[in-house]
Amino acid sequence: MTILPWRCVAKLDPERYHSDHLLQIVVHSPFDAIILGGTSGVTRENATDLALALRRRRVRIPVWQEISDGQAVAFGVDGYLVPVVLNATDIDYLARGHIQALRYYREQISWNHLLALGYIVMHGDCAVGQKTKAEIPRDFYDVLALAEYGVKLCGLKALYIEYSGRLGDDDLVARLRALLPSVQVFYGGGISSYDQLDRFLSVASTVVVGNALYTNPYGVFDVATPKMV
Ligand code: 1GP
Repeated sequence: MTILPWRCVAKLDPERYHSDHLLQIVVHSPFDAIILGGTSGVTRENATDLALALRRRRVRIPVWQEISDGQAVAFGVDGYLVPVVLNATDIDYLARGHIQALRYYREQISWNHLLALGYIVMHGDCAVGQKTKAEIPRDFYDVLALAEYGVKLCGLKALYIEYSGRLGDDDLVARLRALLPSVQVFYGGGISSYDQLDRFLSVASTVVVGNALYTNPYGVFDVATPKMV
């Protein structure tokens, strides 16, 4: 069962600069949703500013924030994704930060607009791997154990296979999804062309495009370019 009906998602980092041109491309490309998220430097102000900048450009798809800091929750978004980093060895990113946030914000939380993501960080050369001190899976069975811990023991409904900055293993994603067919499996990492997007769309429930939007915004959806004038 898919929890959020998104196949292809743009991830924008509130800490980065967004030109009008880039926002127009994102708003007019055939993404199903936009996630606002970054590992560091996200504040309530810059995330809210980015949400409002998208609204001003009449974005017609959902805009959700992926919360990386309980102090930096944006206004003006449609919902919130909450990463639970299953292979974090820093307990703050597995549980402690979430519990502290619930202690202070529980009465303000709209549970119908919130989805917890069981993150599995797949390599250590990325900000999220370093920040959370992630213990990197050695093989598919490490990934499966993390996924089953999240899904079967903790009841998570969505997983995020995070290869940030690096193109991942589509066969691993396919094997995982085949064993956990009721889970929404997000894939993110290194997508910079339509062919790569297409390949991962065939194995993941939802594919996230991040950095390529900043470096080569027409690369992924070159087919959409004519619509963007
Ligand atoms: C990062 O998974 C996303 O959290 C997207 O990764 O920036 O490598 O596309 P890229």
